[in-house]
Amino acid sequence: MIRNYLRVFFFAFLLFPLLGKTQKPAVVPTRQQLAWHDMEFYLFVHFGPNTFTDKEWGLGDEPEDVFNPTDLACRQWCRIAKATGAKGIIITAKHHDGFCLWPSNYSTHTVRESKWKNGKGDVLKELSQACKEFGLKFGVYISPWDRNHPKYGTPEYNDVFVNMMKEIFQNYGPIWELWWDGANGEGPNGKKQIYDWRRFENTVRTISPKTIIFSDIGPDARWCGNENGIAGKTNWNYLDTAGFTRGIGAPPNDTLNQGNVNGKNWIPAECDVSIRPGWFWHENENSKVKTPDQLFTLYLKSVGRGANLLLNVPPNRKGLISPEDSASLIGFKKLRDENFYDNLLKEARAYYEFSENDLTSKDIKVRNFGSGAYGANIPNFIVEFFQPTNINCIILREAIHLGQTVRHFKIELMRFNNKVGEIEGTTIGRKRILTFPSQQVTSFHVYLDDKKDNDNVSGVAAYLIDEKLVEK
Ligand code: FUL
Repeated sequence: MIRNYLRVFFFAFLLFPLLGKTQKPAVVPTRQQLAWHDMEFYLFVHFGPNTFTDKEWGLGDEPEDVFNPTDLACRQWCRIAKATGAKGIIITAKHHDGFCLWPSNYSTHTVRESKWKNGKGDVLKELSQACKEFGLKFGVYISPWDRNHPKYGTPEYNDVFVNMMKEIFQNYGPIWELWWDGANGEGPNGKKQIYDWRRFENTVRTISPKTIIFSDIGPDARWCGNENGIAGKTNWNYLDTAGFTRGIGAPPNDTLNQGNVNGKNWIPAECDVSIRPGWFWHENENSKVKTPDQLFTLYLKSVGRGANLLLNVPPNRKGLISPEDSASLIGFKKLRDENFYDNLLKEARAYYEFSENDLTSKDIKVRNFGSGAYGANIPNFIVEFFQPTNINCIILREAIHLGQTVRHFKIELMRFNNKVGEIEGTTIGRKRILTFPSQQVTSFHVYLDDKKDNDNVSGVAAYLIDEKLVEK
């Protein structure tokens, strides 16, 4: 008897490690990343000496007095962010010119040395407070590249950078997202810095473990590989980072754009883009602000491909968002509201493709995205309308807390028994918005024909959007 028990134990010990090896756990987002995905769209604010000198990259030798906004009002930024449906604001606390928008103890090139408010002003303080008041998340961009700091290019600069981050976290936290720019140019002494990224990361993880760290390669969110705000049509939330670094040593841009199908880490893409041609405000770009239609297209190409949209809206020399930009942002919100108001699947039923099992809309969550959806693992399904309906937009969604698995899908648009259109695509991810020339349909059939594992498709919606907004 005892012998038998021993045998069982023996096998169990032998077997468990083997089982463990074959059943690899899915790579899934952390709780913070999941919440980050739901942020979808937020604003970037480039503001600093460049706003006043008409530059994009300051040299770092600009006198502090050039920074002198006459009517700075972070509450106005927040009011506009709220009105456009953005969920947070990330500000350039320090751009490459090294000027700090807060009175840092580790620099002499800050708001404190400027005329603005007699050196008593603090943009980070104002903005962090305004964000709290308006219920917006507060994020900080801090450029490691510093063209002003005398220590740049020496090991001591890494202490400076760490101390600056500590100041920011301690004085203006919680910081929801920290944005590390990979740029690494020369400092005032002509030297480049060897960044101690590991130390930077440990510092942030220790003092603020919930902060999302963005950089070319994460660890929490990655650059989408371009500054046009466009995610890949194939967009995996997975990325392999082994052997890569930030900046020049980052993976190729198209890898960052598409992710790695079998990547070992969950590092989703964030699409940064400016509402104007430049990142900073320039008078002569007032007439070049992107229109609401252009912003809507960007939304389709970022959020609609499962990424987040970080839209830069640079304040002017008054320290206010210009009327051109705010008008466009309001128009953009109106377009999203009007076009995604009426999910036509309220008037539809869904079936499993093969079993003809009536799923009912409740089971496959055909309604609103964003309301806790779960993996349904429905390989193929039909959505049937109660009456012929014009549609030109279908949205699919994967329950990404279970991972991302769909490699290829096909949708057939049907009018009674005739196929009137076909759409195909690769990844789905958090949200995939597909637009096509409008068709009158009675049903559509979704085939998830290539998957890495069980599919986690958990949502589907259909709309008739303004025809001019359909992606060309
Ligand atoms: C880049 C910077 O060089 C640009 O000035 C801008 O800040 C952009 C968001 O990131 O790397």
